[in-house]
Amino acid sequence: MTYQNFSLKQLQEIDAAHHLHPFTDHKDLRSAGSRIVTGAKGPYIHDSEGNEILDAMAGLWCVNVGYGRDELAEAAYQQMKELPYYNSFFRCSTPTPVLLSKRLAEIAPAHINQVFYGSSGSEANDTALRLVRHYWALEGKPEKNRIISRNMAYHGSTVAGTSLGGMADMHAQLGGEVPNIAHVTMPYAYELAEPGESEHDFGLRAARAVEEEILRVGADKVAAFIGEPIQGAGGVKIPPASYWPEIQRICRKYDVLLMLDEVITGYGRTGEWFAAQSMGIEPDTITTAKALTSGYQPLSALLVGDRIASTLVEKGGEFFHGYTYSGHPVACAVALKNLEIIEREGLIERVREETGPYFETALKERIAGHDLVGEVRTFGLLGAIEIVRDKPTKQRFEPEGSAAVSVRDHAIDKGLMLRATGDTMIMSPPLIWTRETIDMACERIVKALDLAKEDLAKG
Ligand code: PXG
Repeated sequence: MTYQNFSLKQLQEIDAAHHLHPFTDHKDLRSAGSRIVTGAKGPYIHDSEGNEILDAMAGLWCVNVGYGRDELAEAAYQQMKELPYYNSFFRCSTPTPVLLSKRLAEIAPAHINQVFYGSSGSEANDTALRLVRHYWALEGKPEKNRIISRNMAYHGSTVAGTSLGGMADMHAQLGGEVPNIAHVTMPYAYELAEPGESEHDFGLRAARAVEEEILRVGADKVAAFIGEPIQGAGGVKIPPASYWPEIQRICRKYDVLLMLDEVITGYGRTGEWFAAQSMGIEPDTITTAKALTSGYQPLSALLVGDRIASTLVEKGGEFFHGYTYSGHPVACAVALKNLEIIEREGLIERVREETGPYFETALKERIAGHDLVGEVRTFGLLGAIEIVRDKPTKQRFEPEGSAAVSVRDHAIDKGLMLRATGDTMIMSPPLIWTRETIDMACERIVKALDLAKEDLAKG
């Protein structure tokens, strides 16, 4: 690639002239100019101005093994030379999706043994939606087709992903959602628990909103409940420990399938291969993408439990669904190598036993006391910092989101890529982070908070 022949300014101009970015105010971007990231190594990204930035977001929640892994490049190169592409339609297969499916069945919860591939989390959720509805139709209950989701859920940006998700701004631009999807309250104790209500009780109450919706429309109409174990893009909202067991109980009681979206939590982030295992959830489907390849190739895998899979196989008939790149041989080769690295380097145990607990203590001891911080919370290597004007009342700064953007911009200036969503700072670092990297991140966060506080005081 010969981009080195272009100056930063030229690249920004060309970007502005021709490139429409995702989730972007294009007018804004054209005046500000984009940050051009040109390389990355280990936990750092490098931009075209020569800055080295510690990446607390693992790209976009995906680069779990860190950047610059020659082995992954090698796996892609070898596979491209041998067989760059062949489809898995019409009774064809290629070796790497076959072997990856076996590996995924090994690491998934015991009752999950089948895989359907796509190239993105959105596609995988599209598959999941169609599959659970197809399942109930095969079972002779086509009217059992409603899905219950939550406010602020993020399940992707295709029409099905947006409809499953609970983002009001996204719905507003859709011009018509996929029918029969309802959204109920989310398990976000910091803002939604009543004064004096314990986390435990709040978790049960939030789960019972699902039961109320089932009772409202009738269990014979409800196909499934879908949820992220921890709502990621919605602000790393970690539910109380009472929430998921209650959801599981409700789904079993009313024979409602449980769809877990582990696009962010999958592949080690929570200290197990899947959050289902960390939290003791037994889902019927698990949506995965992102860290399946650590972002080195686009690939998603919908993991399908035995209940759905056996009906699909035994009842037969074509499932009219699939993508050109379902089971892409190169992406699957990279995924196989990526899973091998995660296992060989013990990254999951490290998150569970060392860096996860250290991350929690570091945020609690060094960040939670800051004047701007209402709460910190972590689970494995996921973290959230609530930015507030007033700690006891949890009052936020105006306009909404502005304080968090100020913290984020100062953090990036100080060499830490943090993300702001609403008034919450969120973190999802690569699993290769060490105690030293966590210390470095905390120092930079404190500096960013101090600078943001000064700015906010000026008004
Ligand atoms: N489910 C979840 C839980 C996700 O986080 C998707 C599905 C969709 O995956 P694809 O690969 O189609 O993007 C996601 C994606 C953000 C942000 O701003 C988060 C995602 C994507 C883009 C931005 O935090 N998550």
